[in-house]
Amino acid sequence: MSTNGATQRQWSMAGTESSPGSRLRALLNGPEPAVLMGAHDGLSARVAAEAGFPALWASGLCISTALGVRDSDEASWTELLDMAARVVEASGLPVLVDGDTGHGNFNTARRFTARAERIGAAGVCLEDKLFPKMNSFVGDGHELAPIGEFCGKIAACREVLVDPEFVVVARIEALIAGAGLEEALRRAEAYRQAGADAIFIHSRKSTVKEIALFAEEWRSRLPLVIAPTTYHATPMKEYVRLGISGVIWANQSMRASLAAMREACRSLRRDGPVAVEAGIASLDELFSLMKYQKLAEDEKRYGEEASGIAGLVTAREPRS
Ligand code: SPV
Ligand code: MG
Repeated sequence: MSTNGATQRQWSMAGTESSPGSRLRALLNGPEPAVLMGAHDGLSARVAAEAGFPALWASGLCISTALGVRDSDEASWTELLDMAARVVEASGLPVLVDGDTGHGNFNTARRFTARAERIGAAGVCLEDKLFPKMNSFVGDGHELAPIGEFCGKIAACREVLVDPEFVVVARIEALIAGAGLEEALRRAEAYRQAGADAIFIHSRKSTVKEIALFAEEWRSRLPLVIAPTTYHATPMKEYVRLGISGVIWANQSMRASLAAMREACRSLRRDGPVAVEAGIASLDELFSLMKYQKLAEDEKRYGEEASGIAGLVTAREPRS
């Protein structure tokens, strides 16, 4: 039986109303793993939506990068959520917001979560490290939060939600910290009991092996989400076999834009504007993505000239 089949029964499905949370749940319960594309601002959100991704990941690493700071709690949580709000608004898609450690204790975590729900996100993902955290791919000093403390954070976040369908994902950093498979499983079970809706098991190995071992032991107790940044060469059918519910392409869009901006800046400085023109988006492409044409149509519909109302209105009520 697939994970998605198993989890379908565990989760109450959305009724006729489809909140962002229920849309994300439906995707995670689908027959294939849901693919969440990383986004870091309104533009990257629109580009991902245009490419057809069904859901987005508001990446802490990429939003921090877009803000010009490091993914080590250098941006404040309100700065991160302001950008996540742009991602939500620009895409219209269900967005899972990277909540890092919850930016402190249970209280900051639940305030962050409540605000994430208010900006229209579909869920938050909290990771079991200590504040201030460091990006999981940097260095070896990844200290794990005590299990009880992190369970308290999850429970506190669940309790502030207005929409019970809003998704709270618990992210396990035990494999990143080198604490081993048993510790990762122990934590996942504790977070499940504390009220998490899904488990994000993170790995920075170049193969899927440790994720596979985890998934085989976990046996679909809750949906599993992964971010195969380093083991990206794994075929999707392996994730299907392992019963993975969500695959996050966390940072490819940001890395693509970094490479493209760098190339354009260097080439323009070195060789002049003619050299770059063929390789960059045209203004027409930009205007089309941002729907400038629709604005012109709306101007015809709602603009002063169009309404025609002013000319018809007299100062007094017409006499009958
Ligand atoms: C992020 O995108 O900010 C993440 C995923 O947390 S990773 O950078 O892969 O840890
Ligand atoms: Mg992050």
